[in-house]
Amino acid sequence: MPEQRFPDEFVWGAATSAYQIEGATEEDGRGRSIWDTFAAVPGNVKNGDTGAVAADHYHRLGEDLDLMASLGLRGYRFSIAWPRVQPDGAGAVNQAGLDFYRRLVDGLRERGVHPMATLFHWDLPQALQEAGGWENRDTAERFADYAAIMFDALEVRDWLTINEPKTVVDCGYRWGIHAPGVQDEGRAFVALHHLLLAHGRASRVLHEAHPGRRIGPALNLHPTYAAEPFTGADAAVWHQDGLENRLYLDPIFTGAYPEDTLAWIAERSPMPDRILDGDLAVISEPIDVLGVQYYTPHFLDAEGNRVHKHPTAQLDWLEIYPRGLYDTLTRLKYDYPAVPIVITENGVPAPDEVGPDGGVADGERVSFLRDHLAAVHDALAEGVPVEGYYVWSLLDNFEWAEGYDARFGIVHVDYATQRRTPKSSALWYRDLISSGRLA
Ligand code: GBH
Repeated sequence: MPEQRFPDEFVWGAATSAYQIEGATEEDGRGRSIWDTFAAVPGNVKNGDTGAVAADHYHRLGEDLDLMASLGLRGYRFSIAWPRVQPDGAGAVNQAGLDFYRRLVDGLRERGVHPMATLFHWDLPQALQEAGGWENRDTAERFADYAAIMFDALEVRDWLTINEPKTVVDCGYRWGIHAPGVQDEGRAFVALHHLLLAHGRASRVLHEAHPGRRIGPALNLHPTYAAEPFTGADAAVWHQDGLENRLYLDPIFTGAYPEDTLAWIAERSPMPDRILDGDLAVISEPIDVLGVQYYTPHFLDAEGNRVHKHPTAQLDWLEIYPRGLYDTLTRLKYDYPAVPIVITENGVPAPDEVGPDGGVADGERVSFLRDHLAAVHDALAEGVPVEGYYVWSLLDNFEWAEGYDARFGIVHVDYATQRRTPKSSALWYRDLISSGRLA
């Protein structure tokens, strides 16, 4: 195989999110979030786990910054806990919350690590949920206010608005397996419109107040395929592509919801009536960067049911298919206007084996990352403007409804002692960063 060399300026990063690693949910004036509420209900999260302590990152900031530096990371993607900054989601700012993220950003800069800040990774202030959450249009305005506070507070060039609006819509509102635990398609797509509105409003605020900075959404994209050719699955595949991908990409890039998907939504949701004049102009505020999160494809049988064609990871929703990342990236190039792309998440849960020497072997993760990065390299060769790659995740963490059993980190966390141990994947990644090429 020819040498797979990445550009010198390629940003090699790792990603986390606030509720999944910080802990300290009741400290320094942090308000309650919908994930505190959701996780407190027995049965919602495996083993009754919550984010109350998590990886205790809030108290171990210095150590974690040094860890990033020791791996040679060039980029770090983190999220800001809205309820740390505005405990009630509106009005008064909690200075201690701002200070934490200022220390984080300063610490990254001192170590030469590029910060990428996500404004919303699912931990909505509980007070806003009580006022209707994302079903309430006003939440998009509250989000724009919060975004303005953060843009002024942090010296950060690159911003992401909403992490995976699709997961909020599907898991949070259609299936009820994530906070706020709603199971109602009608309400789900109303929430979707307001999430996209929030994205657009915040993007405009940044452009007006801080020209030269960049902003975009972080979308989880799932390429859809017929499991077998000539089975008549094509219509089902296109419909699924609408729900997985076009429903998010089209309004942001073209200023229109995909007609077929919108017609399907109209049969089950009042959402189309909630689209007011001018909304799509806000939603299609030009983006400066597109965050792409890739985990798994969807293969469909003739009836449109999802089937697995390839081995799955420890969590069975994750069918391992690196080619799907190449297909996703090239599809963006051919179907949508060109913008710089950053892979803001890609990763896999893998069993760890702790060796006699205390080392943590995660060979499955090394193979997964190598194969997906080869797909990124192929996409670069095809002219797709991929600027960087952030592995999910830096640390083992609170995997939402799966709790702490599923470990996505390249660094092992022993939750009893909070000891961090780089796994073999972290050491492999460190070497890749320093050589800039896949061996
Ligand atoms: C991302 O979600 C998140 O951004 C991140 O916080 C998370 O830790 C990471 O990926 C790993 O999961 O009922 O089939 O939908 C990825 C989207 C949504 C995929 C929840 C798994 C649950 C199983 N995830 N979904 S399913």
